[in-house]
Amino acid sequence: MAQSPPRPRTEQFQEPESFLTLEQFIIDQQETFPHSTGAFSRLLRDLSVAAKIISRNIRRAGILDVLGETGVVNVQDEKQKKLDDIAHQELVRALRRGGECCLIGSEEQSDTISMNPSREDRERYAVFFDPLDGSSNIDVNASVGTIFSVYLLPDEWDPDDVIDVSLQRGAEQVAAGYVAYGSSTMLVFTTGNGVNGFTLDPSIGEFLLSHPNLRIPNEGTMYSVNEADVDDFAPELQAFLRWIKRKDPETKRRIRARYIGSFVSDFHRNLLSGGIYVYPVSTEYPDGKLRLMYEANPMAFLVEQAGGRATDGHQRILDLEPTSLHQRTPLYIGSTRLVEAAERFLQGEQART
Ligand code: P6P
Repeated sequence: MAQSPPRPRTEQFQEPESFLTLEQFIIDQQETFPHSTGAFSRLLRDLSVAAKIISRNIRRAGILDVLGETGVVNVQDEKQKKLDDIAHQELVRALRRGGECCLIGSEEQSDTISMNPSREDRERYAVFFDPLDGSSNIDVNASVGTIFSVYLLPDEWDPDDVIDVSLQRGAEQVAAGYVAYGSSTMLVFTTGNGVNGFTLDPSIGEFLLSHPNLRIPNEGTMYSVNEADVDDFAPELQAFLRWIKRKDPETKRRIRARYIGSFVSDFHRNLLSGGIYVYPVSTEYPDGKLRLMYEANPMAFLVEQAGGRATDGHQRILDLEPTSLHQRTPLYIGSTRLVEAAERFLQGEQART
């Protein structure tokens, strides 16, 4: 039988003009943004500009002299990668140039950074970020990410405050998101009205709405934890991990283990496919490893907006009262059914199958 002619390329792939750009989306959604004076929209635009520049640097890392370490040990007592510092600088530069942000908290800087103090007359935003999460993956071409969290600063905020009043509970965030530098570069964020994903089309330099109204499946298909540390885990958590690996009585299949070494990448896959990410307390990290202000809180806001759940094993992440910029927390985050099962085990109950 004669082969039908191949479908023209335009039918195989939707052309960029058939997608909504990030800028068009922000304009359409602006009336739903907090204090929609345009300042918040411009702040989101500033973050997307930094994301494009960081993505470009990552995509050319092997060619540019940006692999390897800076020789600096950062405030986390971790060897800083060159791209950690580059990503940090690009975010600071974009937010300072944009003029909407008055305070920055970065994983790469021990103290917060005040900027644009002359904005007394309009909303003042604080942005907390992990500029490059999972950067140990960079030198081996594995995926990494950027995580950001946005707050409206309280009126009483004063850059010279001895006690930093900018540390608010995660429930007070006005926006949160991440950039996943994977097989494609995706920006996923929420402003409290659901979660939307945008894919960068490098051919036009635009983030295009590719994943509208993301919802995390209630049932998980994967679990992410570094089981090298399992002997350090609490017996209740060990019992949960044995439970999660049981064979399903009907399908005879087990949930799959996936652990990339980059929270953003594991979170993004679990958001789309369903699953749980766990970083508990351990001997090396008695308070957990993930940082509350710029890793756990933003992802907790996102996962709840997508119908999931995030706790420290006992308390909702978004309700935790922050006491310091770099404080850590245990983290159980993902599909509601799996996070609730983990909580039941940690509280000494047996999980209901
Ligand atoms: P470990 C990266 O440093 C990070 O904060 C997360 O992105 C990642 O999931 C985790 O640490 C990996 O830590 O101890 O398993 O190597």
